[in-house]
Amino acid sequence: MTELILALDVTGREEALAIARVCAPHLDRIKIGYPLVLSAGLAIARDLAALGRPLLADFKVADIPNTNRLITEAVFDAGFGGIICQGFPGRDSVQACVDVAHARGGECYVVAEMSHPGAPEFFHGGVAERLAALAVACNVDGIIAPATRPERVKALREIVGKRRIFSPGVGAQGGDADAVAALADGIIVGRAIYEARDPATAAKKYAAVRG
Ligand code: O7M
Repeated sequence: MTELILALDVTGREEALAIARVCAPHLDRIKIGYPLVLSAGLAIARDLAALGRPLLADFKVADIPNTNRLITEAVFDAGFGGIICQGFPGRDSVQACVDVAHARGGECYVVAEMSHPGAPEFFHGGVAERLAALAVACNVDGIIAPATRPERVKALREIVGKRRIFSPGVGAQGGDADAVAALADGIIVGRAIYEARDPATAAKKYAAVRG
């Protein structure tokens, strides 16, 4: 089964809660990050987690191991069920996030390759493959790989095996839900759901990937 993950990047607390509430029946997870947390406050995490869907903290954590550890502890204290970090700071930094996440019964995901047009400036020439291998070596729960480049999801699958691949870039960035759903364990959809006139109907449409 492919999961549907809502990227809830709205910037108002009430709007976020209203959208999450009506979309929740169609979702497997909700992902929030700086846009919502910096505008609505960290306490929004508990309110969203109460909807019963695992909540992913997309802070793309990228610091030294001690700072990564402190950030990850704060994330799990706030009620999140998973955290997303960057791999490029190196193995010890990623391991710090994984260790805290697993000690708290949560999950950790590493960005292997990004979805936007500028991503290949650095994510090329084997870099994403190395990040994916590092993620596996750190025993992460999965990686992030671009729905805008399905062939890259396929290539990274060779490295991560059965570990999850969550794929952003469906809808607003041009990625095709069905094409990516065949390759990834979850599609991450933001604007195509939360900017729709009827977010619940949009979520239901994308939920077709859940089978
Ligand atoms: O569907 P969108 O384009 O409105 O939103 C996509 C979401 O996925 C948004 O929250 C981005 O920050 C995130 N994302 C990407 O779009 N591209 C990436 O390469 C990585 C992410 C992401 O989720 O990283 C963890």
